[in-house]
Amino acid sequence: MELNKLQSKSHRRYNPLTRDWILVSPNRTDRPWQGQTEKPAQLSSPAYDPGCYLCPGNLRAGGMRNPQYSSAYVFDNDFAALQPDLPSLTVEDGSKNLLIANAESGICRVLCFSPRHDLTLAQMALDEISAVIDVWAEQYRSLGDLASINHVQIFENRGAMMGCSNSHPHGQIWATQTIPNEPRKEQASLEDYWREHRSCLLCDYSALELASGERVVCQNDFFLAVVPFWATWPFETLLLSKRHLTDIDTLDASERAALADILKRLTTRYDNLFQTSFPYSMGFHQRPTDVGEHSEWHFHGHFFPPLLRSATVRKFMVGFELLASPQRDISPELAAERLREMPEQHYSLQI
Ligand code: H2U
Ligand code: ZN
Repeated sequence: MELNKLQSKSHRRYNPLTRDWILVSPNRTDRPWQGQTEKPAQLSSPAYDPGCYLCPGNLRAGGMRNPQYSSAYVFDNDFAALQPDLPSLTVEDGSKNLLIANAESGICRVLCFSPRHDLTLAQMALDEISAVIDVWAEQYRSLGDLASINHVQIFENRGAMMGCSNSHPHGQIWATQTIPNEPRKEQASLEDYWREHRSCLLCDYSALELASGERVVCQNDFFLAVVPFWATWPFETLLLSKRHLTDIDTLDASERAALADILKRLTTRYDNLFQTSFPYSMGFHQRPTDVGEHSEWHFHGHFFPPLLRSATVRKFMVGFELLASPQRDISPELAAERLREMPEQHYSLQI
């Protein structure tokens, strides 16, 4: 593929998962910046914070007390965005379907990754990350088994810049009655591709990335992290399982260990890029838990980090992005190269 022809020119790229286009303007990164800067995130927090509502033994904002947990710990969100088992209720305005609303039931949980207040995935030991993966898999299975739950979204918001409310390492799980927008778009693309080509979109895409190597950040025997060809956020990455499998619960023991390994290596590279605790929203996309077998699904993770050129200068999705199409400056190939150059030892441990 002769991508070089386009490398310094504005162009647009197709995202086959969402079927959206993204505008790439690699010529723009040198423009002067007099906009917002933000205070770099503080790395020095205590191992236990008596004021933290997620630390072991502490009182939560909702009035419940956390047990003295010693590994990954999951609880029902005290301020859940969804209520379980609502009766079905539909409101419509008549034949033109302009105003439609349905009751949506679901379950929201919070998962503390570690009893330690001061750690992040990048700084946790591999067996501690594996314990988080086991809870993700167990939650996906048990919530997905419920008749009223058809999709389980596992995610993490990291850093105040991403709206994360607490620096204690934690993620969330929202299980819903319907399939939300983003996985629904991917569902349609994966299904159509499967029907048309008799193969998996993400298996075929992984093969292309492994062959070219130019967008690969890191990999191990079972997982591959790439800056996708269609990345929207400056240092967005896509985490792909090398084996075609539909969900996190299908990972065997060595694949779970490999997922822990790649999560640690990727988040360490992120932190090292601007020597900061790198903010992002990440999450996994996998087989919806409705009645279908969904063999077209390919388990994967997305990392959407907002930082562009330093610990304080972020990409805003405003103006053209909000009103027209997402746009990026630095090319996905250059972003991958920068992440690839990073060491895999966390900067806080480097002398
Ligand atoms: P973030 O992952 O965006 O920081 O959100 C933390 C979640 O934790 C948020 O959904 C919940 C909030 O409702 N929470 C509790 O369930 N109990 C508490 O005591 C405080 C926060
Ligand atoms: Zn804490």
